[in-house]
Amino acid sequence: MGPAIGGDGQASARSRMALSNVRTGLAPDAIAVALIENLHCLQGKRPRDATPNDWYMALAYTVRDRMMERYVATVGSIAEETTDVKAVAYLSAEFLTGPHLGNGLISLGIWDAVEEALSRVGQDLSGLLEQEEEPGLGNGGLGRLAACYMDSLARLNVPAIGYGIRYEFGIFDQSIRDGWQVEVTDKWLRFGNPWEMVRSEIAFDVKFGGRTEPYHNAAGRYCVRWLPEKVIKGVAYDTPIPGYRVPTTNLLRLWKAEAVESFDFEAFNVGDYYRAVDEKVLSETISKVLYPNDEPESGKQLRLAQQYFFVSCSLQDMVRLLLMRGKPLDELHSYWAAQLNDTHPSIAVAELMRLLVDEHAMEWDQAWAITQQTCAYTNHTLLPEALERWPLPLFARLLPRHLDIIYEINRRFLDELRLRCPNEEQLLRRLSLIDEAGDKYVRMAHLASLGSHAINGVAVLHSELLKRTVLRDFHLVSPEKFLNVTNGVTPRRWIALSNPKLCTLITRHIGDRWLANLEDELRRLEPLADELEFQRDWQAVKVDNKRVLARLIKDRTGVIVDPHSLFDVQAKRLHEYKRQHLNVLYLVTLYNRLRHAGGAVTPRTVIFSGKAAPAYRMAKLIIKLVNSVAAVVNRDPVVSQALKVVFLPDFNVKNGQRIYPAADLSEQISTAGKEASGTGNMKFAMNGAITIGTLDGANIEIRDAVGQENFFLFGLSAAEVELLKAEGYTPRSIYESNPELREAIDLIRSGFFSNGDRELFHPLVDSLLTYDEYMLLADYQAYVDCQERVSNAYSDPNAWTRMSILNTARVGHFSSDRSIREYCRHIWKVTPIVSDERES
Ligand code: 26Q
Repeated sequence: MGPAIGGDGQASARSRMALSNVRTGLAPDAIAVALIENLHCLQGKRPRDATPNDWYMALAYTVRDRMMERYVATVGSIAEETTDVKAVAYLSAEFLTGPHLGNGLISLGIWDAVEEALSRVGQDLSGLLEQEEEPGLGNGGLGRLAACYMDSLARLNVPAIGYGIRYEFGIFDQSIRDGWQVEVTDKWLRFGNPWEMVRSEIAFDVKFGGRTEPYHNAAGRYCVRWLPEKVIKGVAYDTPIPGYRVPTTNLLRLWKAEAVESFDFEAFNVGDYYRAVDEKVLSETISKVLYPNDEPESGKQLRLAQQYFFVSCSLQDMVRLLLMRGKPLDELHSYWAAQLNDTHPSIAVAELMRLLVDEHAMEWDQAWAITQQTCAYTNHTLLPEALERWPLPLFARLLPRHLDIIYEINRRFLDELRLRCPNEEQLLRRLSLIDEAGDKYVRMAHLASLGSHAINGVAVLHSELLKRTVLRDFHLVSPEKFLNVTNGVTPRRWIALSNPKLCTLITRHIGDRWLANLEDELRRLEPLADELEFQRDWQAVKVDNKRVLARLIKDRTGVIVDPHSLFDVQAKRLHEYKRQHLNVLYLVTLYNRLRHAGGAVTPRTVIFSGKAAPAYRMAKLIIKLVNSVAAVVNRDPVVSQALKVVFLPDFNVKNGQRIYPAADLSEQISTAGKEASGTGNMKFAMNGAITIGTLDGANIEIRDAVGQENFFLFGLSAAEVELLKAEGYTPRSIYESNPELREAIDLIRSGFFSNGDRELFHPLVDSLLTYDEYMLLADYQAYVDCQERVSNAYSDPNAWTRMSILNTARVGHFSSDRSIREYCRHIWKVTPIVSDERES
């Protein structure tokens, strides 16, 4: 299949609509006129009165205008009777898109023209790019993955809608006070959002609470009616997602919660104005704020309400679009592929059943077949504590009809299994959608697995472990559902936009097709890895990027760092399994060595960046530890010659775009078997950083791709971690037998980094010595030794640069275009169009 849009379609659309050149023209002249007109008509300003934000808004609308023809054509292919394409619905509670402006310019190919137009009106593009407040509608990896996938879907001309929530407040802004994380509300909508279009006419009612009631319809069929306690309205807000130099522009459709009008009127009519307003406020809380935890907290009713809210709106919208196209409901799975981004949207399985059976009077068996063929589930975690489950009483209160439906799905599933595997009551209990071991829970991963035709992990190791651990029993009964799709990231944002100098250098040598075809084209850099002149140019780009980051570090933290030192970076969410504190143990060791011995070393700047979940005390304590060690190291006149430590606050997409291009060394040091994939590891490698890492997640595949000689490997494998756990792991014996480790831990414990306070880091030290769940001590010596190899390697700039070039040249596989092609082929059964004649 393929969308029925192309160059011709656009030309005729243009003649039909007769859009003016001011709205569509791509030359600097037209863009300059558009800027002034938008400033006048939309901002109500003359150039001389305009603020930087006015100019940003005028530019954003100018760019958005230039997306609209393609957008209208693509939306038409999902909504009009004349087309037969299958579209993808990517259901995700998070979309961490990052700023839209720069990305739009790259996709449309109008970067230079806009720069030129702006200079004619006395403005500067880089300043306006800075103005954009990024939509922080995600926590980290999972939300950013959804954004990369939306970029690639559009690039590959696959019609798609990303469905999610328009949080009024996204992930908090992080500031650091006295070394501690402080959370600041993210008011991203404060100055308006020029990229979204509110679709007041696209709105759906969503029911909550109340009770259910059986009845027989006119035809005598047994039916169930849901009498809700409350109804809330979801309104669509659409953001165009332009594909890189192709005719497709998809959309991100985010739902905002509002009160249904009838509620206001009812209360208002009886004179209770305040109650009406209260209702409104209460309704709107559903899409108010993103939960800032990347792990479920049991019992948060509002979170379940958010999930159901956006899933219900999205499925109702998909049905609406199908019927608009004149297709029968029993062909839903032929026209829609719904991807569940983790279990957060997994209530979709029950909701689709409800829509088909209750609202559209379909027979159960047919509805179930359609549901399974429509849905597919991506798992992102192996940590048992991160598996989503909802207490049964809470679930019953909020979604009584869905609980009925889940019971019925479960009953049929277990009955069928009983026939297939008699005398396996234990197995059945483990597979059940309901956990009845103690307090009862609904197991969302089971609901998602059962209701889907495909289940995938996000890296080879992760997919293998899934089959052996958290979804073992599902694999036993339905092995054919399981597959792996290793994550990927979009090279448009993570190379072209964030690292323009590298982009130019690469293009100068291998032409400009690589951004659209990373897998085949980027490896053409390989032969250049040994050329001295190319190495010099490569180094110059890296040092430039390091200077930019050094300035940012100076602005944000006051610390001055040397762009010629080794930039050693760990940027990701704070989590014990990611082991930022293993990095700190090495730093303290290095500090001790430098104090005692001095001597020649490779100067390093060690940079940390990342947010901690507000309630995750240990993660916040690790931030405090980093900052405490940084303060001591940076003020030591001798040590600071060779070592600087920085915590760069507020890691987000914008800051990431500055960090990845400036890194020499990428820290990917999670306990093997814990990081599902990682995607930062890919962004670093694409930008020529060399990885120091464990055999975890996608690190394994990255190492295979770049060659083991271009990767710093250390530590236990997942199997060894398991074995050691099983044998009985005693961290204290490692502490006692390793003098350097002991010295580092004792120094932290002594209050040396905390003004004599011996209590401050006690919880951290105590957890390492008594339990050490993530086995830092087991990997400590291997890590320290490996860092020595890194330092030695860095002291040979040409050899290092060669490794750096080969890293970039060989990571084309980790483009999200490759991932999306795999989803299309193996899960969604849609055929992306990749032929170049479709490029415009
Ligand atoms: C669930 C229920 C209630 C509240 C919050 C949540 C919640 C929210 C976010 C649970 C998990 C997340 C985010 C998870 C995440 O980002 N996982 C990462 O996904 C990446 C993309 O696949 C992987 O590369 C990372 O390895 C994985 O940790």
